[in-house]
Amino acid sequence: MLRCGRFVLPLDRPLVMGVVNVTPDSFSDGGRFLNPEAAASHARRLVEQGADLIDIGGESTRPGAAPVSEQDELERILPVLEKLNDLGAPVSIDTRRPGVMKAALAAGASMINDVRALAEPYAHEAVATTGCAVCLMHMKGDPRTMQHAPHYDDVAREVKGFLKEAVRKAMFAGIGKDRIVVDPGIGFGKTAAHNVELLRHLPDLKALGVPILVGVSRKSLIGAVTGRPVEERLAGSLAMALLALLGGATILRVHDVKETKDVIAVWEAFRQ
Ligand code: 9MG
Repeated sequence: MLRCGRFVLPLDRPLVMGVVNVTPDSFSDGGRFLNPEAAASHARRLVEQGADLIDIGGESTRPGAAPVSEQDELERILPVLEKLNDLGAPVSIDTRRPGVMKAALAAGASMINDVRALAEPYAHEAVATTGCAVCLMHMKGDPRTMQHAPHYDDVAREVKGFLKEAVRKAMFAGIGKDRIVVDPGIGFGKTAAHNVELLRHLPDLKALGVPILVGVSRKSLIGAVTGRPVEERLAGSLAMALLALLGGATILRVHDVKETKDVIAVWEAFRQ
């Protein structure tokens, strides 16, 4: 099980994390949910479709994205969080900033999804003193420059080594293993070939002893493989989600919850 604030999530079946971006510039849904009411209704719709948790982001992490101020990030996410206190499912906040983590957790968030794996000073403290879950993701560089010719000698070994160290640091800071999730960071400072290699080696991450989260939904990797623009990547995303499940993913971060639930149903029938 994953301890996630006031929630406890079972891990004997795959979980779906529905994405709600409260940003003007996210690659897929940028600008659609800037209004808090629209964002909250979308979150509710995703839960109705079967999302086990919702991930809300106020700063785009797409390749090339420029950072926003902490104030702007807070002004985007806090009004949405306030509207979701009765959601009945955990809300995760996608942020790298300890100040945003603290404010979001105080406002009812149950999980922190940090694409920088708690690298900012005081990020561990912001998470450790609460009962929230945390996703530690691998990223090489930062969103503005990460896709400028990323290089690895052995991407699978390097990402696993990074995540192993991130888990060690988090536990050293007092975050229990039952609150930690790891993520290879598909698309974050990786070429399409690196991403495919990471998916192939996903089973290696099981040795870390914590749940694995994977996000491939509508990403440029799907575009590179299928040649499709972002609005036509559903089939490719679902096929890759199935491969992630085969590799041992426990949480799928997706835009298309209803369709992903069908993939999981097929996977569960096969697995049993
Ligand atoms: C915020 N965000 C965008 N893509 C992501 C991914 O693949 N994993 C996680 N944890 N967060 C992501």
